[in-house]
Amino acid sequence: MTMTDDALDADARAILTGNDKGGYTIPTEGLYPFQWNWDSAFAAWGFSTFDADRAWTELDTLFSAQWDTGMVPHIIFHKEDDGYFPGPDVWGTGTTPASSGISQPPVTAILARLIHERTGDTERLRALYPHMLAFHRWWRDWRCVNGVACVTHPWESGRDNCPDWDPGMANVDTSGVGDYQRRDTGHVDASMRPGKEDYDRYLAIVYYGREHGWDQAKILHEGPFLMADPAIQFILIRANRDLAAIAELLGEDPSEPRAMADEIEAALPEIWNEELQAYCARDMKTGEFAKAISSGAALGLLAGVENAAMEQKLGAMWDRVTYGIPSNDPAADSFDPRRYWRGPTWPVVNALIAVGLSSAGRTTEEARLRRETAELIRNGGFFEYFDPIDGTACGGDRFTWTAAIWLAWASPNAGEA
Ligand code: 9WN
Repeated sequence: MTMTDDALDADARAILTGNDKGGYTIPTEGLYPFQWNWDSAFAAWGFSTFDADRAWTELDTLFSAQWDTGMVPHIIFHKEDDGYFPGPDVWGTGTTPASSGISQPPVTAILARLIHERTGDTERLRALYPHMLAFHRWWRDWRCVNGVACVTHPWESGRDNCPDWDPGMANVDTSGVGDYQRRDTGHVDASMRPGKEDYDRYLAIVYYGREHGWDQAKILHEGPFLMADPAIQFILIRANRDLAAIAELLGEDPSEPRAMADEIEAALPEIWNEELQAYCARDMKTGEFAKAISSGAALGLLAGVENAAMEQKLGAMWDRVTYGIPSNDPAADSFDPRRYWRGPTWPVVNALIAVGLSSAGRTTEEARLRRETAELIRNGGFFEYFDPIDGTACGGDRFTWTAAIWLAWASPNAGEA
C-alpha cells in the first residue's frame, strides 16, 4: 500500500530521529555509521521543519570538529564502529574528535541561511558565523588555485566515483596499497558501489595524506590527485553569497565572503569545456577535461550562473530520463543508471538545484524537479539514490538526507525551498 504524503512526513521525521546518535545524525544505519559533513547540513535543514533547536545542534556538532585551519572534515568518528572502512586508524589524523583528513562540499552557509529563514533563531546563526567564514577561508587558501575550486580526493567532492574524476584517478599509483577489507559491499549490492580499482586509488590518496601528516601545502601542490570540481565551484559561489547575506543580517562586514564569491566566479572560464559546451571537471595536473557533462554542471543553477549553451545540454540530459537530474549524461559511454554517481539521481542534489531555481524565479522547472523527486520517494522510499530511468531505489535505505529534503523541500507540505 502506498503511503500518504502525511504518513511520509511522519516517517521522514522518524528516520531523522532514529538516525540521531545524540547531537549528530548518521546518514544511514550500517553503511555509514558516523557523522558526515554535508549529510549533516541537510539533516539540520530537515530537523528545522519540526525541531529548530535540534537543527542548530546538528550544525554545532559538525563545527565542533572543525580543525584549527578552518577545515571541517568529511567524516567525524564520534564513536567507534568497525562497520565502515576506512576508519579513524587508517586516516591517522590524530584529531579529537577523530576525523578524516579531507573535507566535503561546503553547503553549510546555504542551508544555515534557509534554516534561519524557517526558525528565525538569529543567535544560533551568529554563533556559527565565524566558523562558516573560517571554513570558506580554508577552501580559498587550501583548495582554490587562482579561484578554481579543486578537490584532492574524489570523496571530497561528495560525488565519489562520478566520471568527472576519471582523468585524475587514472594517474593515481596504487602499487603500495596492499590488502584491505572493504565494508560497504557487505551492506549494499556491490554492483551499485565503486569497483576495487577505484577503492585502491581512494586508499592510495588517503595513504599519501597520512604519510605527509595531512600537510595541506604538500597535498595541494604535490599530492597524487587534484581536480577542479564544477559542483564545488558553484556551491562556493552560492555559499559565499549566502554568507555575505548572513553577515549583513548580523551587522558584520560582508565584503570578504563577497570577494571570495567574485574571485571564484571570475575563474569559471578555466573550467569551461569548449568541446562539451559545459562547465566541467578538469585535471589540474594535466589540464585534461572530464569526458561528460555531470550533475556538477547542473549546480550552476544553484549559483545562478546563466549560460545558454550549457542550459541546452542540461535540458537534453534531463529530457533523456524520467527522473532528473542524472549524475552523469545518459548519452555518455560512462553512463550507468545504478552505479554510484555514474548515472543515478540524487534527491539531495536536486534540492540544491531547486534552491537556485527558486532564487531565480524559475518556478516551472523547480516544480518539475520537485514533482519528479517526490515521485521517486513516494514509489521507492527514503533511499540514498535512484535509477533515473525506471526509478529503482538504490544504495542505503532510511537515509537521513533523503528524509530531510523530503521534509524541507519535496513534500507538498514543505513550503518554499
Ligand atoms: C565516502 C555519506 C556519504 C556522502 C557522499 C557519498 C558517500 C562515502 C562512501 O556517502 O560517500 O565519503 O563511502 O561512499 O558519495 O556524498 O556524503 O552519505
